[in-house]
Amino acid sequence: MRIFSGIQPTGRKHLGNYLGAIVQYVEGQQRAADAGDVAIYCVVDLHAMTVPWEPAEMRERVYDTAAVLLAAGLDPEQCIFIRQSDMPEHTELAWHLGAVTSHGDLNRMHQFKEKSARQRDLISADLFTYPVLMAADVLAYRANEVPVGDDQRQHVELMRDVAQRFNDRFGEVLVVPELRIPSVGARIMDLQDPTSKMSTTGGSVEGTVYVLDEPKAVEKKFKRAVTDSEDPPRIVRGASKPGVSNLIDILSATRGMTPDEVEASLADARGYGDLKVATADAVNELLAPVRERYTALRADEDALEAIFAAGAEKARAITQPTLRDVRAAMGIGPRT
Ligand code: AQP
Repeated sequence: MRIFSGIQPTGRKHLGNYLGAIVQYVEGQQRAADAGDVAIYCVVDLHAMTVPWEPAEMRERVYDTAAVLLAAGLDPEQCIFIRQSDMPEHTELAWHLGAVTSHGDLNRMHQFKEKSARQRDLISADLFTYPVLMAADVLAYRANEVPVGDDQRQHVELMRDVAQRFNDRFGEVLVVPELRIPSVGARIMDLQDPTSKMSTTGGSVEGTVYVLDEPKAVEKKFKRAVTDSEDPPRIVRGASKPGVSNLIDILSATRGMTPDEVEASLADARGYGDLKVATADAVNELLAPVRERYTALRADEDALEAIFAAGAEKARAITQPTLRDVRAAMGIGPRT
């Protein structure tokens, strides 16, 4: 059971990233080790170049993201923790996979449509081929499982098709990975617009809870969260109640309860205020220790670089044999 997942060093990590992905990463490293294998987690700085970025800030954002992941509980002794740009095998494999990826499939990707619609200047080729590099990230490790939030479902499905097409054409070289989406927390919504996902590039600051927000800011954001005007207020999930459903999901994912248990626990609540306070308290309890560890980890950039260097060395022991097999199967490079 080998696990791979990547996370972008864009902006500040938010509660959606945390509950949809990071919680799964921490759980996955133990599960992979128990199965005698390993989980690989990658800060995908090359993917962050698919939308406008500031070169002077990129490295800083990579360190920020690395420190958040380590503070959340990633253990570089137990998992393999890498930076994407340290791994030329990923970009080489992306080129090879491009040969079995159709332009039409890439054109159908929701993320490409949404992000290209938001670009004011250049819509880069890298934004278009983002899913091919993501496929290469995972397939280079012959990973079995890809833990992601619901927004990445389409990219993982494309990755599976690409791996299958490669194997059909060149022989059984790649592993077709499985998607792993958490049962609650897979799609955390913006607190101000609960019909849109909480997002780094698309949402509002007021509707986005950042992992590093101070407790007071977290309380304020939940207090102002959009709910509904049902009278009397009902703390239940439902298609017509996206704001309340989102708060129930957050509380449920944060406390490790089912949404039904959350609804039952708030059956006597006087109104949405109680739900908001309970959710803010749970989120603060979850994130306070992360914030504390983050400060110490972020301060030591040399230590973060050393973790990436050690991770890349372990990673290459997996990716280089895959690339050798891929080149041989495709008839690329010298005779082996
Ligand atoms: N709202 C969300 N709910 C649950 N999971 C989410 N993820 C992202 N948003 C939510 C999951 O977080 C992981 C890392 O995502 P990323 O690498 O795309 O990082 P990001 O750029 O910080 O995430 P955003 O907010 O999704 O950025 P945008 O939309 O601006 O590109 C992934 O597993 C993702 O599913």
